[in-house]
Amino acid sequence: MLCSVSTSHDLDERFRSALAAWPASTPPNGDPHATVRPDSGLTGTMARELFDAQVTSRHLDLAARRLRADGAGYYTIGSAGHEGNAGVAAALRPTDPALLHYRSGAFYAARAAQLAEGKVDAIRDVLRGVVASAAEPIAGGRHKVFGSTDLNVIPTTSTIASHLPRAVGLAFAVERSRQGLDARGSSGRHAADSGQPVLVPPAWPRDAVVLCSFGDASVNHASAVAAFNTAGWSDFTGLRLPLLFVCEDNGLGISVRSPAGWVGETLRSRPGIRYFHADGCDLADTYAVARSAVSWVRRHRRPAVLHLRTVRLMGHAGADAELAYRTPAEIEHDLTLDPLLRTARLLVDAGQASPMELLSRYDEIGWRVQQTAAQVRDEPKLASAAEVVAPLAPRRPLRVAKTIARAAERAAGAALAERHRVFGGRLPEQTGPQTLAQAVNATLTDLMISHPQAMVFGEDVARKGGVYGVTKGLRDRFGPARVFDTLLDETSILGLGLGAGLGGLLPIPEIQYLAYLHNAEDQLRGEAASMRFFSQGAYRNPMVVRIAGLAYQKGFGGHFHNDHSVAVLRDIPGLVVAVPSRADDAAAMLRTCVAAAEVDGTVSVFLEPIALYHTRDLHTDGDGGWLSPYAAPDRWADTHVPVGRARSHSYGTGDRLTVLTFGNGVRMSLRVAARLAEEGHGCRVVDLRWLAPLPLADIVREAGATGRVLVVDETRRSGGVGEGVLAALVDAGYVGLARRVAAVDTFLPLGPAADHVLVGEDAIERAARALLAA
Ligand SMILES: Cc1ncc(C[n+]2csc(CCOP(=O)(O)OP(=O)(O)O)c2C)c(N)n1
Ligand SMILES: [Mg+2]
Repeated sequence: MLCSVSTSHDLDERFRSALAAWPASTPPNGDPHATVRPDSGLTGTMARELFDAQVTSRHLDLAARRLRADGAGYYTIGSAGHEGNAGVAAALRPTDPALLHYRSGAFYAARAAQLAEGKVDAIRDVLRGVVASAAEPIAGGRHKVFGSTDLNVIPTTSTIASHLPRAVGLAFAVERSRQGLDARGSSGRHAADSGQPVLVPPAWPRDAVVLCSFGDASVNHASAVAAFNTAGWSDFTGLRLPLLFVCEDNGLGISVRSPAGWVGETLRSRPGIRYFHADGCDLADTYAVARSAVSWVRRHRRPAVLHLRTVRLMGHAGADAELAYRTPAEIEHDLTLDPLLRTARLLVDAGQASPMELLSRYDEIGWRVQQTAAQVRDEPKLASAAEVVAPLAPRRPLRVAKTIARAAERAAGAALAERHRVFGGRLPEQTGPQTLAQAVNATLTDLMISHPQAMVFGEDVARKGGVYGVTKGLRDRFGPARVFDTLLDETSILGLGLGAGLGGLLPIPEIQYLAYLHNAEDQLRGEAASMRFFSQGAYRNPMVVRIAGLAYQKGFGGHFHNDHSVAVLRDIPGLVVAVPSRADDAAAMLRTCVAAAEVDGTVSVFLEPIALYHTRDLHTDGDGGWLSPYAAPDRWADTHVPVGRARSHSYGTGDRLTVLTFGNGVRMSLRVAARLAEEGHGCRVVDLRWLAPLPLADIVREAGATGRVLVVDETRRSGGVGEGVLAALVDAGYVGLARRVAAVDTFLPLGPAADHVLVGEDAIERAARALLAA
């Protein structure tokens, strides 16, 4: 008798001996066009094909464990027990975009089988992922993911539930493209006809359904709860979302049991999400219910969840000692529900196949998997750091500059009348110098004109026009389809951007305050910034996230509205972090971020210093020194600011001291520099403008020009920007003098006490004088 430990050998043996023991009944005589069970819709032919997909997935799991044991494989989380998800694939079209759970291997195999033979070799794809082969077609050996552009499977990360908010955004984008809306609700063709640039979205049909699968423990994750809530909330407001969630419920999250009944209860009770339930171990039931769910979503364009009861065979992953937390009886019980055996039974009982036939099919597929494993196991891996990072965040600055130049030509030519109309006859370049807030507003307006696929959304951005008025008037100018208030959830705001970007739109979401980015930060780090990395650029989520932040707000404060922590952004690989300090820079840099999104799929954070939004003066009251004129389109090319280029302001001779700073530090440093220049100490104040990537060449050149460097860093001393700037100087071999002023390592207090911990002009001046005296 076999013991109740679901090892790969055990599982394989059980399948073989079970089928071998089934009586060789009368030869199969079922009509392959007939359904294997009444009302299931699953014909004999389909059931056989899906059996193949299930067996393929099973053998891939077994092979992954063998490869691991041989030291040639690096990933053993498998799909065994979840193979019913092949029935979900069968209910969908291969053109329906899918974001898959890591146990959706049979779904992947079934979808591959829906394409012309030879187009996608699911076995080779998956095994290449397991051995981290550089030839793996989607992630190129960077991770074992399910992903394929041919199959419209978008790779997901290993962070539980983090793909769900993106799925909501993708459903939004699919529906938006179906409705073909641009700014004024007219057909999307308008944009193409006017010769304006249109991002080419992946070719998802207009009636596509977005599929998003995940495990049962994942339903409790904040990201999942956010996505369910946002899908339901959207439905409640009448927004259509063609989205099918699939919960593959094996009752466990590694070793932790989902309380009996909880998953069904919680999924059933989601307002705005229709609930379907199927036995995921039973292919006919899964297919029948999945078909109903898919056709309901496709017809109504509304969200639904399919709750699939599955089992987990062979533990959580290869190294999981399941017996430490499950009884042999429990494990044994799950083994009796093995979906492969159930499908085999279905086929045999329906007279579609004999046990021996199925066994030889099982062996045939197993043989192919083994052969392929032998072929790919020693394939080259990524061979250098350069290869690893190649797809992360490609930058084509020339193309970005050209894109801006083209947009400028259109704005000054073909789109001039539209600019007049949208700006109400008062073009911003004709209305005098602007504040930073006004410049962002005017630039967003111009960008919305030049990019019909652009959308501005976030908390309070539409009707109110933003807490600080930065987006005022945009909704009236472009309508609620393109400028809209979201619900209050930063994870969902970013998720909407992620899916919208993936779906060919150009999202410009706003996060109301930097402090409130942090609870949603994984959507930027784990999802947005990694998409190119895990798909070698096959998928991208261009996005410009505007965030109001940094400190020094007068009369309104405390930590939450004066957060100045950017460390969490600066270490996200590939993310661009822009911090404009002046109006003219804000306009040029925002155009750059949008162009980089368009050209390279770049994800940028555009961090706007709140305290400078409405600042007008620099040195004396009324001098208007912090205002700048808005550049007319014919000057956009000349005033273009490439990513990673700083700006230097010189006072006096500018040869005694270099101040390296950004944001609020620029204005304070300029005021100090003016005082020092009057005493004959010529200073240059360098506005870094980009905190990631840092303007290394400019930093090194400007530091070397004086040999005295003062880093004025308004962020915290530990983990602050100053650390990076000083490290860059050391790396570059800078040998001059250097000092740093930075904020105290604390959260900011409310009221005037904040001045004790923030960098002030006095501290800057003291440090500058100390350097000048050295
Ligand atoms: C955010 C996050 N926290 C923890 C983990 C570690 N982890 C990986 S799988 C898993 C259990 C997931 O259970 P479930 O959602 O039921 O999926 P299953 O593996 O059972 O199919 C955990 C905790 C993770 N990947 N992501
Ligand atoms: Mg589970």
